[in-house]
Amino acid sequence: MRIPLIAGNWKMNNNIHESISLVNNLIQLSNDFNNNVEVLVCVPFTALYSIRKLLNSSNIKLGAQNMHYDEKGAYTGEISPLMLKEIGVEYVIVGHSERRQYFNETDESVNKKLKSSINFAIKPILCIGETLEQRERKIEKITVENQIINAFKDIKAEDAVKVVIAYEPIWAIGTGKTATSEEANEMSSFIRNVFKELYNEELAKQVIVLYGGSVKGENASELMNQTDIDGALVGGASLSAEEFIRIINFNQ
Ligand code: G2H
Repeated sequence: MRIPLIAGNWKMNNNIHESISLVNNLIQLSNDFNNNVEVLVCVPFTALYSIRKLLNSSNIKLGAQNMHYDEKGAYTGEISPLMLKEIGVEYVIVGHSERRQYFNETDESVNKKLKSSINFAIKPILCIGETLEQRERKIEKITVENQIINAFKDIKAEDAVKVVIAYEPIWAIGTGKTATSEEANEMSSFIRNVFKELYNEELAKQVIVLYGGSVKGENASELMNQTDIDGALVGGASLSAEEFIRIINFNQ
């Protein structure tokens, strides 16, 4: 049974005060949460510690938006998996397209981060997805397939199943353009096929596949009710407690 996951990715938004206020709003409204959905907020590093303390009395999970793959060392400005573990972070986003685009994240570093997060028992959310140009050239599937093959290099099936996949077509991120539910579902089912080829059918059925890219209250239900989509990675709309809860309660 795949439990749906609704994950907020706040990106570089909210100072500590704003983060506390948003999470307090979410906690207050959490009695109305859809019971069968796991809820996660991936907050900026600076807010992780304060938010961890707030979330201890709730069912909402805590995630980071990135991490380094080594546990410590001379990497000025980086945050290690051990540092995230110390705070009690449960999830980490790996290879978000904004990191690939602006911070030189490569398939190789994504693979290292994936292995490291598994090693430190922090659940990775691996982001994959094609650009508009790749979709127009009809190479979106091979692009996504290669991203998966490279990200999972030397990762065994028993570890691969712990990874959450977020399919985020780059042309739909923060643009207001959402992939149609059919497009998103077709790619999600293709992603399962890649896992079947790479590992086995059982794993392909078990892996959690999220959709990301301009998800909001009004389109959540249609996307989430597709056969191969198990939840959402939500950017802009996760910055409002009311809108985020509309997405969490997509089936009400
Ligand atoms: C895609 C998504 C969250 P948004 O980046 O990962 O952001 O919902 O703002 O398109």
